[in-house]
Amino acid sequence: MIRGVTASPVTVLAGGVGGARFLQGVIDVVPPDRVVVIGNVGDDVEPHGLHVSPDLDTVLYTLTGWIDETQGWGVRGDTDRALERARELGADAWFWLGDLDIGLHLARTEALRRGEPLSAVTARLAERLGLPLRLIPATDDRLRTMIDTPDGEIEFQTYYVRHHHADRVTGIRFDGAELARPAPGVIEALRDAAAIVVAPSNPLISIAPILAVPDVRMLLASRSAPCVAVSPIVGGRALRGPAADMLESLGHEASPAGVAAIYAGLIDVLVIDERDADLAERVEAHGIRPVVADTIMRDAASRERLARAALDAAGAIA
Ligand code: FO1
Repeated sequence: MIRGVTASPVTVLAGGVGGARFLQGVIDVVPPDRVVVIGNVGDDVEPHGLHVSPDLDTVLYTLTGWIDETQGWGVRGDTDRALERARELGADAWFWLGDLDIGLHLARTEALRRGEPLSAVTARLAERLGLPLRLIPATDDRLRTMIDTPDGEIEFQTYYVRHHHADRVTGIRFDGAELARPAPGVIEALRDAAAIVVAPSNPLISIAPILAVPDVRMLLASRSAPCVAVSPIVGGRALRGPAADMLESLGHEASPAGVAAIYAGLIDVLVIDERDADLAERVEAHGIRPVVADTIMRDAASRERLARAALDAAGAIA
């Protein structure tokens, strides 16, 4: 049994904003000490030598109440005096970092430089900030999402933030993935899970980097627990971010049927939105049971309802 987990865990694969908001609903439905989150590190970045893990931090800040709700990332009410000063002194500061957020990156970077693995640093930051669930990076090894564009390959945050995800995406590669091993706790979280849930995160850039760790994919494919995913595509559009354009430019369909095709063989159930109910049969054609629900997370009540629908479909709640 995993330390601190009182019963078989509910294991959630999650990216950034959508994943974090979904998790708020999950912990309204199951006790947080039963929840283990496997987080994406593919969009980690090192601006000014600081190690930033945006997706891990979005989960951390969202579930500890520090999140800037409006933008979905960063610290509520944060100032940017450090970054402003850096700019005045000639730094190329295109990645916005708030002052309080920088404090977290200083602590993380210092620990990593001492040789501590990312999973251990993340556990300590989570404990200090009072995160109620267990958050584990998919891997402690270096794994970076690289985006292929007509002008060449660029790092994920260069594509996403610096270029405002305006480039046409012609390919995605997870640098380092072949040799990446699951971080401590990841294997147990998948092997011993009562249920596995794939959060409504971008399948290509939030979930795929987690699945790119060979042992994670292998464990998911051979799991005994039911696995349920929630479609982040509703009515042909992503609720947030470039998922729909990205799916299309890479030859997938920007619909729950396209999401089902990507997850085929890995999940048992796909929760799709009411307005996509007519696509249920096409989801089923991939050997995946469709469950129709209201998937729009407007507020705490709708987040809880969606989490309940997913966990119910996974048989994780009575
Ligand atoms: N997103 C932006 O659009 N612009 C930024 O300058 C930016 C800075 C940033 C700093 C820390 C952090 O944890 C997240 C940050 N994000 C920023 C969000 C983040 O880059 C993306 O939302 C995710 O990587 C996509 O999942």
